[in-house]
Amino acid sequence: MSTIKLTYFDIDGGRAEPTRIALSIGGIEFEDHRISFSEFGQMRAGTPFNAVPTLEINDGVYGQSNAMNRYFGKQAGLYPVDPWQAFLCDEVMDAVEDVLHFLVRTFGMEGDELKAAREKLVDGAFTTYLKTLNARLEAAGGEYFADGRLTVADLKVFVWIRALKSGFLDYVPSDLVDRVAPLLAQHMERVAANPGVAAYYEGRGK
Ligand SMILES: N[C@@H](CCC(=O)N[C@@H](CS)C(=O)NCC(=O)O)C(=O)O
Repeated sequence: MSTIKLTYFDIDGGRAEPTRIALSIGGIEFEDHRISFSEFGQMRAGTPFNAVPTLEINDGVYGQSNAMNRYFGKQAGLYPVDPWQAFLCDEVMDAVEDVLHFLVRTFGMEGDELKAAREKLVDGAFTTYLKTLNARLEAAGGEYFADGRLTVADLKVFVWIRALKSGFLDYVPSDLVDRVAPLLAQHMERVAANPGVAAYYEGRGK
């Protein structure tokens, strides 16, 4: 088996976090290479898509977090075999990926510009995506997004919802999820309590 090196910012969240959790649940050994923002500045141009996370495996360097989620999700028993359930899992992961792009565009902003951009997001894309994901979860039975069990879709949503509820994102009310998408708030608690997820964070000392 080739060695696995996953490179991302030194935060317990963001785009690499679902992959880290999936690798941990699958008992798949990997190098959790955590970098600072200034280190990213130095390595950015050398990455496949000028972005992180990157995955070094099989003598190559690769990007795209959802591809990583699928690849390791399959190995960790966190990705549906059934094509329709896999579609439901993918739709959710790609939706979160969309919304992360909207959010990241606001990261360089300050003051009134940041306030206006975040308020527009909260009333617009965030509300739309939260409501639709809440409806998807309800349609799937209310507990998990696909296959009636934990999949990488649940991990992807969990990480985003935890960020929204953290209060760390200026002008994003920490009760937004509870008001707009209550099932997603419950889902976050459910995923956090999953023994594999809890073990990962215990291992991180969280
Ligand atoms: N679709 C890509 C997006 C990757 C991405 O935009 N990553 C951000 C960090 S979370 C980044 O490296 N941005 C740097 C830049 O755009 O300069 C993925 O899912 O991996």
